[in-house]
Order: sequence, then C-alpha cells, then structure tokens
Amino acid sequence: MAWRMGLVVLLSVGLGACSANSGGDSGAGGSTGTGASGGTGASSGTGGGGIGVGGSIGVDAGTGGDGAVEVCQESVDVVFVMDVSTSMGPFLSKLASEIEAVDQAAQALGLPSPPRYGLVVFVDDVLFMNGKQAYSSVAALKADFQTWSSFTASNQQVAGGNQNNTWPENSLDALYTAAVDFPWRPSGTVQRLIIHTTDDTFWQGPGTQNGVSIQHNYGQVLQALQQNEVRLFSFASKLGGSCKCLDVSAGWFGPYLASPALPSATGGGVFEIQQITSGQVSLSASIQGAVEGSLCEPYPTPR
Ligand SMILES: [Ca+2]
Ligand SMILES: [Ca+2]
Repeated sequence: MAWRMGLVVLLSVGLGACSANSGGDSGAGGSTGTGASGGTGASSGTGGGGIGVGGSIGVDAGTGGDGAVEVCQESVDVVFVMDVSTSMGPFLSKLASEIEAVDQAAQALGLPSPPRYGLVVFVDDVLFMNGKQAYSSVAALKADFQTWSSFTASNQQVAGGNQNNTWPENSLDALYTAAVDFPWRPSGTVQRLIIHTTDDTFWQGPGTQNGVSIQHNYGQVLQALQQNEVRLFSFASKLGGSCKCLDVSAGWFGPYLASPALPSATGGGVFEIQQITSGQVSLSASIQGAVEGSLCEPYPTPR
C-alpha cells in the first residue's frame, strides 16, 4: 500500500521531496562525520552548510526527471483544533463517531509508524488537552471528542464559567499553541497536520475579549505554522455572526487583510462546515483526503 501511495505522489511533485529528504539525510550524515573529525566550531558550520547542499542536490535530481524511482514513506501527526462553542455540537459528535474510521483508513496506508493525534479545544479561551501530548489511543481521543461535544451545550468558556456571549472565537491562539507546543515528530519523515473547525470569525490579538486575554495576531499564527511546517485544514463557515449573514470567510477561504488564507498558505485546505454537518460531504473522507494528499508533498515555501 505504501508503495502504491508513494508512486501516486511521485507522479506529481513527490520525487523532489523524496529526493530532497534522502539528499538531506545523506548530507546530514556527512556533516556529522566532518564535525567529528574536525571537532571545531568552524567544522560545525561547514556541517550545517552540508545539509543545505544535500537538499538542493536532491531537488535538482527530482526536477531533472532522471527516471530514478524512489518510494517516499512518511507518517502523519494530526492535531485537532476544535471550536467547542454552542453551535459546534453536531460537528463534534460526527467527528467522535467517525474518528475510528479515519484512523483505520490512515493505518491501512501502511505508514512507517502509526498516526499520532493531539487535541486543542477553544471558545474565547484555549485548552490543550492531554497535557499537550499525543494520545495513547484513538479510544481516548474519541472519549474527549464526546466529552467536548456534550460541553458545547453549556455555552461556557473551556475553563468553565464566563458565558460565551460573543460570536468571534479564539481560533488564533488555539492554532498557535497547536503549531508551537505539540511534540511533533521530525518534519522530514512525518507530515504535520492540523484539522481545525470553527463556524465564525476570530479574535485578533493582543487584547481582551469576552473577559479572556487574546494573545496572538494573524501574522504570528501564519509564521508559527510555516516555521513548524504544519499544514492547516480548516472546516469553516462563510457566513456567521448573530444573523448568520455576515461574511466570516476571511483567513479561511480567502485573504485576511493583506495576508493569504492560512490553509492555502500552509499547503492545507478548507471545507465548508455546513456541507459536513448536512451530510453532503463526508467528514471522514475529507480528513482521509487531507492525510493522503499531504504525504510526501514538499511544504510550500513561505512568501
Ligand atoms: Ca461560536
Ligand atoms: Ca466568543
């Protein structure tokens, strides 16, 4: 299965990535040798350069189409970043019921190591579940999805109390902590994905909103995703606010001010949450597509 998956990717742009990875690996190996024999600060500097050179050689070989067949194998880390405000109950219960199918589909790809999962929940405040660590089992992740699905009826902040009486939620701080604080495995061998949901717009930090400190702004979140090579897949809404008539698509479906949409700028994607909750589009198939479509793809160069 991994072979077939690898080939599909190689036909498009995967060869460059795979070659770059192997080039980078050998470059790193060589640099270790240089550092060991030289044993000076200058040698370490040379070694660092070697990694870069190795990577660029690999890319050249890939784009040159030398016909070499390499099978790229990558695993996947997925952090779910979920809006748990009142209207999100149906989406969360659907996710709870489909997460095992999502995991089984990922396992069936024959990845080098099993997928790992993390969970961040937010309203106006943010909570990184499971001590910011990967879950030890899909059953434990599912149990937390069910707990937070029930929580949505409370209309409270995730820390409890303080009713959520504002329409924007804190997607930005939630995405930031997921990008920066999750113990992602190395990006050369593992794709790093965030599956994010919200049905409204977001607070732009810094500031205080609904009694909660909002810390990060849009540009900081974009940078955190890019620096950590994390792809963002968002299940978001185009219309929101109290009337469900305001345009809340900015940042998810299109640019926010002068900055590109976070999903497209990070090599991810965006889905309309209403199509998921209405059953028009399969949630599990959408997440499977995000995983399979990301494997062995090079992370986009920030502009
Ligand atoms: Ca909301
Ligand atoms: Ca709010």
